[in-house]
Amino acid sequence: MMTTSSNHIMDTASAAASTIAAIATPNAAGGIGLVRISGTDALRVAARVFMSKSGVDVAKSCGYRVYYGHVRAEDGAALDEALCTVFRAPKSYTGEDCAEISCHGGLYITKRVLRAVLAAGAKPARAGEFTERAYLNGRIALEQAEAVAALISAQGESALKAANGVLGGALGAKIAAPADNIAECAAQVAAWVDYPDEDIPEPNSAALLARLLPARADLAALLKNYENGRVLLEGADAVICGRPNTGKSTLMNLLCGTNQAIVTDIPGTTRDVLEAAVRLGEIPLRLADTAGLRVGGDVVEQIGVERARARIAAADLVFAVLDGSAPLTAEDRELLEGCAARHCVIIINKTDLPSAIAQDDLAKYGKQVVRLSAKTGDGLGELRRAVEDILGTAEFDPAAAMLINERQRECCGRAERNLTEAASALQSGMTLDAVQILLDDALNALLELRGQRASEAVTNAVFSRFCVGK
Ligand SMILES: Nc1nc2c(ncn2[C@@H]2O[C@H](COP(=O)(O)OP(=O)(O)O)[C@@H](O)[C@H]2O)c(=O)[nH]1
Ligand SMILES: [Mg+2]
Repeated sequence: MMTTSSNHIMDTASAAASTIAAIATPNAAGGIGLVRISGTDALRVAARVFMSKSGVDVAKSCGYRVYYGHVRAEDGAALDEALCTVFRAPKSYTGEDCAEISCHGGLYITKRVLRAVLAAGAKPARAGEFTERAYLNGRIALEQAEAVAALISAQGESALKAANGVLGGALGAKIAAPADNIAECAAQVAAWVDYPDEDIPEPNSAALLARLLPARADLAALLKNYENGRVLLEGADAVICGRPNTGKSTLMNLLCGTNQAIVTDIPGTTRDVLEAAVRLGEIPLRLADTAGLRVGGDVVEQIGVERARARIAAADLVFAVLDGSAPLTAEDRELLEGCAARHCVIIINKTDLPSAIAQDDLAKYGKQVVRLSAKTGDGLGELRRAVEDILGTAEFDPAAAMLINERQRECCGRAERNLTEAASALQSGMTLDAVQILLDDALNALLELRGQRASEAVTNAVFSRFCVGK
């Protein structure tokens, strides 16, 4: 791919083939519609459709210039008033010559301008092709390209901060130090293993470990922060459960801020699973209110109980609700025992009534216990803190460099695993050729993360998730 502006000697046919265009604004009516053109022939394509009022030929313009003028259709008819912004390679988003035509944001007019641009020699861009070119031209690393997609789809403050951090190069910088250390060790080991006849000293295990263990710790910290932050980016599945009449639906309504769920003092009121998207502090929860767990009831209620059990089994977080105004029952104990291995908050509800449950009765379950009144909202802050604690978001540092998707986590995890194995191989005195393979794999995983050694299949998968025009 060409990255210079020396386009005057290019063969016209191949230059035209490598110039792409797309509408970069959403497929909806708006104030402005933007048609983006990039490639070696971008400015000549723009000049064929855009006439500046001042008479300047945009094909001859220098970069960072904006012109006012008109867009013409293929037959010369005037289409729209527009602005044309000119970028010269390599100082553009893609690293190539670029022109952006900003016309009126009508659905039809924007498409009509694009058609004129395509008739003038550009070809339609694939989804993500502009960002892919930025990556292929070395403007950004692969994880930064992914940050562009994450920025576009960010729905909250934490997601925005994380994406911006990665786009700004924070993740790349964080990975550079461990990658350098692994590369240095790999080089020392390879030299000794691959050139036995040379007079190369055997690498010293302690010296290698002094580099590899901190590198592994850096990667482990990245993985931990991803686990802690992922809930903030993606949310968690939470389920409210307990025996009938403990106040589950009242709690659901409190967390939703509306009267979604029917509340009565008749046991068995909630039968189906009721769902709502809520936020507890900064944490997005996909919350489900379920039928009270009990044996008996009619056929419909029993199906509800089965559904409740399935939902409890699949949830990331369980709110086990007890009626604090009544002593614990066998059903309560059965539920709490079933939650032993789960992320679970035990909620003692109805604290506005005299208490019949002592906190000591619950100590043996080893879970966080929160006392609240779903009726008055008292204790909601404690519930939020308990959830932040259990899901680890309290420890999440949005300012720290962060992995922002599963592909990045997988690469980082692979590097960390290989380093762990390499370290234990060194500690147990295994031969260095085994260590060499592990270090190579660790390094490759980090290079793959940054797109420095990613297969075409990987990069295709990354860019296919983009929208056209980006
Ligand atoms: N005093 C008091 N009553 C509550 C509280 N939460 C729920 N209730 C009452 O308990 C009964 C059952 O509530 P509901 O939310 O339908 O319980 P569910 O069967 O677990 O969904 C209703 O009469 C509620 O008004 C609370 O915090 N304090
Ligand atoms: Mg209910």
